[in-house]
Amino acid sequence: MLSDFRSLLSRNKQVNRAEIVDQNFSAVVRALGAIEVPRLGDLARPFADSSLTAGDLRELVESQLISRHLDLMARVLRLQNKVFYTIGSSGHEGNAMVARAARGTDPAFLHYRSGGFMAERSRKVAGIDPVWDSALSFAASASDPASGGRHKVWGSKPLWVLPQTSTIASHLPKALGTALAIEQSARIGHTLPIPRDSIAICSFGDASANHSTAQGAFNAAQWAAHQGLPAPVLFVCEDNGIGISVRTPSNWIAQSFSARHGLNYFYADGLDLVAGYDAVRAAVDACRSSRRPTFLHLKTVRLMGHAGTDFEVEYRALDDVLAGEAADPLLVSAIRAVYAGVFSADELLALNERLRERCMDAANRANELPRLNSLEAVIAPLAPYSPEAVKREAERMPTAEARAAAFGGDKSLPEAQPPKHLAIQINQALIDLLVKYPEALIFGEDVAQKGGVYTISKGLHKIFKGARVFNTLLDEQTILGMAQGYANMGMLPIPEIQYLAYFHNACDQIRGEAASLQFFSNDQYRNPMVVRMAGLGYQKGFGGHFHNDNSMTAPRDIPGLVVGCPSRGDDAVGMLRTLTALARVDGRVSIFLEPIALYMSKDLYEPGDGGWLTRYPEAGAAMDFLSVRIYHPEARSLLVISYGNGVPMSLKAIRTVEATSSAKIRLLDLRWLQPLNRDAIVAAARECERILIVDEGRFSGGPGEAVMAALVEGGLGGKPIARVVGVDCYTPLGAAAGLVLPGEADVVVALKDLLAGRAPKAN
Ligand SMILES: Cc1ncc(C[n+]2csc(CCOP(=O)(O)OP(=O)(O)O)c2C)c(N)n1
Ligand SMILES: [Mg+2]
Repeated sequence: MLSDFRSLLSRNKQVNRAEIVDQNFSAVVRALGAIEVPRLGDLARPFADSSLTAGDLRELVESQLISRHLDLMARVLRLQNKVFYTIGSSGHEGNAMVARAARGTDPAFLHYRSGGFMAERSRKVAGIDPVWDSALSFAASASDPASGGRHKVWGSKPLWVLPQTSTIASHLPKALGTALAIEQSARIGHTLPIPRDSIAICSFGDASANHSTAQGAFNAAQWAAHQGLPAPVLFVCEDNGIGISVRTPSNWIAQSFSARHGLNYFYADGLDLVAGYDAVRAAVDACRSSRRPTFLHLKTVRLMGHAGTDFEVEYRALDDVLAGEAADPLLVSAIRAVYAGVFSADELLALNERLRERCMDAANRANELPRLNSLEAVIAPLAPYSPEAVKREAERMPTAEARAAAFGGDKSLPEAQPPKHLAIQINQALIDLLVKYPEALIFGEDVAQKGGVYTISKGLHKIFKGARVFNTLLDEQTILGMAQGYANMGMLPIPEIQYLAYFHNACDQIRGEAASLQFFSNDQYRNPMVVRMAGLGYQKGFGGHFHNDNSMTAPRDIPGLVVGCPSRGDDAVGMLRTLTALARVDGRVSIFLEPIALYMSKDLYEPGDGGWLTRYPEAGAAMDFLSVRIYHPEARSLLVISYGNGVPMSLKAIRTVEATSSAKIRLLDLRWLQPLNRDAIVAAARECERILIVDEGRFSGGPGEAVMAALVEGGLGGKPIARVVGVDCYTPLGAAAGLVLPGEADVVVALKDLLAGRAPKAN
């Protein structure tokens, strides 16, 4: 047979490997036609050294063939523009064994070569047709049950397959987080949506196993296991020996993973159902019973190139390609099934043709159905918002008794206290939220006993104990992955990222993963969370760029994400109530950006004036989502638009300027940086003669750019508008920081210039 392939290839370099693979199967099954074996009943165990029954084998082979024909269909119909995705599962169909060995309620986060897994898992829930569901997904049909036509993802609500994005390895942290959440639920008395002894499954390729995100998840799982913390996650590495065009060094996966502390390693032959099935079952069962992180090394082969557009003969030796095709797991399955009397060759050939037709027919029918054809439809699940319900939820308070117990008596309730500064009020708001939401968790680096580096969560660990307020290992990707896992299991995570600067090295866990889940699952899955981050500049004590990072560009650019930034304590409390309500009601993901330099600010104009202390909002008082705060609403000479540190800074500058002029200056505190309340900005600006944006962020990408756009697009471009903004530079240590960050004096000068009709000096 090999020589036939060779001659075929020499005739045509571009020979279609999918056709060859397809023909191989029929040829092998036809060749098996001469074999006469008595037919076995489903319960028979045809193989002495395997627990696989004839029934297991029959269904697994069918699942494998469904997967194969979905691939073949995609190759054909892509050319006709009927489907839009050709990364296939061919050679990986052995992953159907993982689905068979696991339960339909074990949450799964899958590799893109999971056609076999999906077909097999579909058997676990009545009424699911994997061919039709996949056809809708391949066709990007609006009725695609996974993503509503937004992406070709392996995902299903009834099958507990949470949709994955194309970013390899990015799903491992949340798979681990889900495993930890399954265990955490019992500790906090939370009812899980799935059985208590579930495991979290995630699969990925051999090249992806090297990604730092994957390595971080392995390490975090091992870190948990090392301390005896249960973490029932099954890492399935589908090892086909190559990643696009780069070979994985021989034996790399086995050598690298077989002896890791805290990680149980299993190997299974994914090319042969008979040889592999018991090993796969052993891995799944061990993970479930031991509750320990388990690594299943599943041998696979990649057939038909990386994707439909990939001519692998251009970078891969022909012998390699041919050897892969000879190891096709479906050939092995056919031989096993026919020899065991599970199918006759004729039955298998007929099944093969039936499935071919079924896949083609389904795809052609799916192509007739409507696709997403309006922006409204595309965007619908991205950022759901139910204003009334959110307001009601934000106003809902825990019982007075529960609050009194947490705060240490009625007299200690925060609203009974004199005005306080930001740090205390965030702390008290968090106590209130932990009382209100028994499923809420606070976690991050140093947040427990120490209460975080700024002691914002101090005391919470004592009140709510370690199951609800706990330290994590030092890895922001893991922290945000854990948050997604807890949210997947119905909890309300409030993770802390120690500094805004360190969000950036884990940004994809929000950008690519958490914030995209509602979109790519057509709002069937939600992972609500409120991520607290300390950030922004002007710190007196702890200097330098990384503790004064003022870049909000990355979070502001994440579709659907909410970013709130309070400048004072009462606003922080209201905002946290609203953000948690948004999370609970609409599943939203948000960042609560805490200005470090204002944590302890007590005074506004003079030392001792207590001008930046605020009263804790009354129980039941909520802040409307996106509402701004206006200072000096009657003033009309000039409008300052700012947020965070810029608010008290501008108030001081305004007082200085007003002292020597008749101008009356209004100030608008944005409070919400994403989305911006463009209407409120424009309305206030309409009433004032000139506008100054005070943006502590950077010249390029700071929120001020978006405010400027809102003003111009709101028809206010004709008014004098200027910006006081940070420089495109990292923040230096010590007093030199003032050269980069805007200061009060800069605001005074800009205000005077604007009032005098001079163009303020640009940065
Ligand atoms: C973070 C990231 N980097 C790069 C890519 C582009 N990419 C897609 S698949 C792939 C190779 C993955 O190989 P492997 O993990 O072995 O899986 P296989 O395709 O072989 O099953 C690459 C580099 C990506 N999707 N995500
Ligand atoms: Mg690979």
